[in-house]
Amino acid sequence: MYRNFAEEYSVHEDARAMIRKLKNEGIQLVWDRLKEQEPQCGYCSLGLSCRNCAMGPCRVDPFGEGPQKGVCGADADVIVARNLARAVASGAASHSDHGRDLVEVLSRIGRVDAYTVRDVEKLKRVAREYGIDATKSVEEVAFQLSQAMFEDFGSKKERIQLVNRVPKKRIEVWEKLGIVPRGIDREVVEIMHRTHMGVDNDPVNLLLQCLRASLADGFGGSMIATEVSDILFGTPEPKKATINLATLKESEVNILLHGHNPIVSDAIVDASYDEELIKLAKEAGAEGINLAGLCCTGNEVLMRKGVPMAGNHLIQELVIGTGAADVIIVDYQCIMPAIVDVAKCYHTAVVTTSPKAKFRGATHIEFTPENTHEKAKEVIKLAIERFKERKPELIKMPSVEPVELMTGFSVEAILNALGGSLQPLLDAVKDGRIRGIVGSVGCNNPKVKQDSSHIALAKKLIESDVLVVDTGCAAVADAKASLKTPEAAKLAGDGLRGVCEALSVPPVLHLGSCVDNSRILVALSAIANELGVDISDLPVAGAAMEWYSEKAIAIGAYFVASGLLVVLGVPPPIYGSKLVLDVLTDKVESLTGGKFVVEPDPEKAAEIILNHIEEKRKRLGI
Ligand code: BF8
Ligand code: SF4
Repeated sequence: MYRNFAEEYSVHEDARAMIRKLKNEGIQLVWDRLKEQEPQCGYCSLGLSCRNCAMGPCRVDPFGEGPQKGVCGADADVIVARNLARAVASGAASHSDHGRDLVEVLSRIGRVDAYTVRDVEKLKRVAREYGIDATKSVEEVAFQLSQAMFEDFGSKKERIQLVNRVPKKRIEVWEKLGIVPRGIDREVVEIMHRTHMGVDNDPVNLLLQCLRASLADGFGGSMIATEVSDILFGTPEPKKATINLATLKESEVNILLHGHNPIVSDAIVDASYDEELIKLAKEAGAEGINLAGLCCTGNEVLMRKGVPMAGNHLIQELVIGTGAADVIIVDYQCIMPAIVDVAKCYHTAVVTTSPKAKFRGATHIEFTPENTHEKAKEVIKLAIERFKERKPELIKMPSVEPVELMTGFSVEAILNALGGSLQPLLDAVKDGRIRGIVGSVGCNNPKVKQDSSHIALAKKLIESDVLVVDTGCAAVADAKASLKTPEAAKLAGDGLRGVCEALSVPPVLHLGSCVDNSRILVALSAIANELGVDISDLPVAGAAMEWYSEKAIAIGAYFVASGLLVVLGVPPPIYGSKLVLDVLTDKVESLTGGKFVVEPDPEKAAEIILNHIEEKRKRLGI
C-alpha cells in the first residue's frame, strides 16, 4: 500500500525505494508529519495570525465575521506585511550570517594553516572593487578585504559595496524608492524593530523595507558568501560528476556533507584524501572513503570539486535509510531535526559542527578556523568507527545507477566557455536562438511531489529555447532528471540546442548553491550593463516552484526588487491581505519592474514566463 505513497511523494526511483524501505521499518518521515499537521492553520496560512506581543496572540477573521483587528488595533494588512517582513529578515540573516563566517576565515588568512587563497586573481579583483590596493601581499589584501566586508555588515554605510555592480538606472530606481541597502545587519535589525508592536503600521512602507533587506542579502550577505567562497576554495569551473542516492557506496565508508557553508565540507573533502585515513578505512574492511553531498553545501563541493551529490532537501532522511550512511555532518540551515531520530534507528552518527546549530542527540564536534584540519580527521575517524557498526540486515541501496551531470558554471566559467566575452550569448539572445534566461531556484517542499515542478518547468522552458540557470535544490532536481548533461540539449528547441551543442554545455546550467543566486544577479547586471539597459528590461525571470524556506522569500524579494518576474509554486502566507497581495503581485511592477506571480502548475508557470519574455523582447525590439 505504501508503494503508492512513495510514487506520490517523489518522481525519483531512488527516493521512492527508500520511502518504501523506511516505511516498512516503521520510520516516520517528513510526509507523515505533514499529514499529521493537516489541516494546517488557515489563519497562519493566510498570514493573519500575530504573536508579536503578549497582548496576543491575535488573529483576524478572513471572512469578515470575526475580529478584524488584533488587540493593539493592527489590521490584516499590517499583520500580513509584518509577518512577511520577519520572514525576509530571517532569510536574509541566514544567508548573510553564512557570508560573515566566510569573511571571518578570510580575515585569518596567513594566520591559520587550514585555509589559503585558492583564487588570488579573484581576491585582487574583488579587493579592487572595494578600493583596496591589490598589489600588496595576498595575506594583507585578504585581511583588508575582510575588514571592508565586515563594514558591509555594519550600520555606518549608506550603501553596501557590491550594489555598484548593477546598472546606474537600477540604483536610481532604488534611490527613488529609498531602498538602496545600507548595512546588512542594519536592514535586518530594522525589520525586527519596525515589526515590533506600535512601530511601522504602514503595510506598503513595511514591504519596501522587505525589498531593502532582501537587497542587503542578494548584493550583500549572499554575494559576499559567494565571492569569498570562490576566493578561499576556488572559483568553480565546468566538470562532470554524479548524483542521486546511488552515489553512496556500500563497500566504502560513506560521509554525507549536509548544510550550507563550504568551510566544513571543503575540509572534509581535503581530509578524505589523507593516506593514513584511507589505510584506516581499509583496515576496517572498507574499500575507501566516499563522500556525497546534500543540499547547498553539497552544491558547493559539487561545483568546485565534483564531489558526488546524494540529493536535495527531501532526501536527507532517506539517505540515512540506506543503512550505509556512516556519518552525516552538518553545519546549519535546512537540516531537519528529524534526521537525529532517523539516525537512531541505524548506526549513523549525526555530527554538528557549529556553535550556532546544535541538535539534541547529535555528536557535537566544533569546527573553528584554527582546528579545521584536525577536526575533519576526527570526523572521518568517527565514520570509520561507525562503518564497523553497520547493521547488514538494514542495508539496502536503491537499485538505480548514479546519474551523470555537468556542473561548475560560475559566471567566470560561463564567460570562459563563451571565449571571454558575453557577446556570443548576447548575439544568441538578440537573434532569438535563445529567447531568454530563467533562474530556477529554491527548495523541495513535501506539499509538492518531490522535484516534479522544478523538472517540468525546466523542460518546458528549454524546449521553448529559454536557457535555464539553476541553484540550490532546484539544481539538484534538474540534475537528477539528466537535464545537466550536454546531451540534454536534444530536449531543447532548435535555437538553444544549437548554442549548447556548439559550446558543449547543457541547456540547464548549474550556478551553485542558494547564496550563489548572487551569481545570477552578477550575470544579469553584466548583461544589462553590456546592453546599456536596466535589469528589468531583460527577457529574464525567476522561479521557485517548490520553495519552503524563509531564505527563498528573501531571494524572491531581491529578484523582484532587481526587476524580475518571479513565479512561486507554493503560495506565500499573504493571501489574508488584499493590499499586500495586490502590491506584491501587481503594483510593485510599476515601482521596480518586477513582481511575484503565484502559480503551482509548472506548465502554466512556464506559459506565464514565456509570455513575459516575449513581451520584454518586443519592448527591446529584438
Ligand atoms: O539554501 S534550496 S531547501 S538547501 S533553502 Fe534549503 Fe531551499 Fe534547499 Fe539550500 Ni536553499
Ligand atoms: Fe496582537 Fe498586536 Fe500583539 Fe500582534 S502586536 S499579538 S496583533 S496585540
